[in-house]
Amino acid sequence: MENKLMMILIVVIGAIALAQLVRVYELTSKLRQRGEHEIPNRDNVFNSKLMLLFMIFQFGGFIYLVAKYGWTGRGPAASIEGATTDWLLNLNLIIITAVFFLTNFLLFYFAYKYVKKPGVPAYFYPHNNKLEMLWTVVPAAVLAVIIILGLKTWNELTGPSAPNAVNVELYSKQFGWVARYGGADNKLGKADYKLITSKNKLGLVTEETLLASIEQIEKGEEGIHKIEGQLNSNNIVLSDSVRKAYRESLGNKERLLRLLRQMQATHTKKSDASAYDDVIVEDKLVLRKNTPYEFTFRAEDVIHSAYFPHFRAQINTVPGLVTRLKFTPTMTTKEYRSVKNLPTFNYILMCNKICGSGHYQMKMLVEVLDEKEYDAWFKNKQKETFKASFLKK
Ligand SMILES: [Cu+2]
Repeated sequence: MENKLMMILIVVIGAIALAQLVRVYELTSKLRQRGEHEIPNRDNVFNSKLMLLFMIFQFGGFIYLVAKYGWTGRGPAASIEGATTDWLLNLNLIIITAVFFLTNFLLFYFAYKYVKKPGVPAYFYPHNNKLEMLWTVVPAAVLAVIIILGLKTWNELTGPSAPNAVNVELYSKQFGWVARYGGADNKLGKADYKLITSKNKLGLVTEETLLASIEQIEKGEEGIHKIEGQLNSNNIVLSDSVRKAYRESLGNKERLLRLLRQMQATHTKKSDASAYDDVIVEDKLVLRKNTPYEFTFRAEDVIHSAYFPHFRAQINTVPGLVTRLKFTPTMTTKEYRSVKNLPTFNYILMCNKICGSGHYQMKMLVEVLDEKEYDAWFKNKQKETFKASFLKK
């Protein structure tokens, strides 16, 4: 706090000092009976040299930072799609860097070379059609290449995933992630927010969860029966406002009940089967190397963003909307650790949208195993199907 105050003071005093210096310079010019626009040759030459010096510092700083932190400072991409993204990004960076060096060299070197010389009038060069063509056509062609390659890559990355892709759902809420695997049949069971209860946190739709939710809404602690009982009781005197609130709540609950009954009427054994074998994992997302994944995302409360920095993948998760992305991990956690020479490294899934007070801790560990290790892990996990865990409780 004190440091910040000091910094602000220094900046303010510095600005005042600078203003005073300019004022002194103006006054001395007046004393010497020289107009402010008349710059002595010595000053011009000094400024032209400063231009050259600035260019050297600028280029030197750029080269130093790239040498110190690497080309982009992000480490290798750990997925097929990530490598494609990096390729496109690198192409853009190479073009931008080349243009940066060329234009900045011309800007500062010409300012030095063509400094005003006493007695030499400026060369009058108003127009050149060839030059105009050149600096219109060349950037347009380069931009066209960038845009066409960008669109092509974008279509590849956002297109449908491979038919054998593994289906995983990531459910986001303030403040954490829950993963759901499609299970033995690799099919994710249907889910509906109306069925979310303390037992059925992801709102999976099955015969049992429908029954449980209907029962809760009819006979539960704040259920329809309870409210009707309060409204019709002869022993309790309710004020008009309380009576109105009860009626409203009753109306909402009855509407919800009708919707649940409709869902129940169209529910099939087949959709039960796809939900029963789903595996819900809360501690970490485990992935299989060289296996294509199709991720779908839901959000419970507000907009979050699923960000896998090492796989170069990110998508918003939106309440009421299912979003998706795909990628194929190419390096196990162990392999990435040895490449980075960092034994404590872990892949991570982060929330990349400021979603509330606990946003900073909204993350999930991601572990990529090789094929054998993963199959062993999944075989074990498959014992904890949704059916087993829901019916157990
Ligand atoms: Cu979030």
